[in-house]
Amino acid sequence: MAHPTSADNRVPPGQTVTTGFPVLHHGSVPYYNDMSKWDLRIFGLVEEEVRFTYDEFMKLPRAEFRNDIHCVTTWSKLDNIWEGVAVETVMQRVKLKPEAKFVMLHAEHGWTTNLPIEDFLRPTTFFGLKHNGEILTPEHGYPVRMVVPHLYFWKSAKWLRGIEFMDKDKPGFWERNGYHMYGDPWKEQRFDFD
Ligand SMILES: Nc1nc2c(c(=O)[nH]1)N[C@H]1C(S)=C(S)[C@@H](COP(=O)(O)O)O[C@H]1N2
Ligand SMILES: [Mo]
Repeated sequence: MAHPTSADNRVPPGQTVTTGFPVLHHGSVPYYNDMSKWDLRIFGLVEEEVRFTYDEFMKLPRAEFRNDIHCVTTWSKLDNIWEGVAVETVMQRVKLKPEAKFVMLHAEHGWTTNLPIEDFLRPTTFFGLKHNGEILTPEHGYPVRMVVPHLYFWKSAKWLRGIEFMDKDKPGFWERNGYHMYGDPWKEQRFDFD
């Protein structure tokens, strides 16, 4: 019998469950040998820019998150357990300007992805540090990746380095290349061709 918590109701249309953890990205994996050069910058429509060093970010209080993730290439991975930092924890340090309505996530090598500020501020969105008990591998976004589980997984920027607040929506890397500006897996917002 179907039950509200059965996998059926957790897998969006057009998706297939995988037990693996595929690696997908554009460009090369960054390997760090000196974390003293790493930082996470918060800029754009903020009263004052905020910068976390690696040591500062690693000392932030962490929480456990459980979720399902849905990649636009049609795999879904259920029951992920993460350790990470809540968006709220980071935002305690940030004073937003009232015009801030959208967010651009900036990753290594200039890779970007955009989302509305409400989606960034959702309590289910977080900065991921560990997946299923293990520190993120370089391929999966070490040291910090965004995790935005309610949108297709391309919004979950690996190798996060910057958070930019904007007044208007702007396309990130894949969004400029035809992916949907929002990317709701339950509405199959995969591509946005004119
Ligand atoms: N920095 C960066 N983050 C990225 C990408 C990328 O190319 N660069 N690809 C996105 C895409 S398309 C997907 S499906 C997921 C894949 O994450 P995974 O390799 O951990 O499964 O990362 C997302 N985050
Ligand atoms: Mo993807």
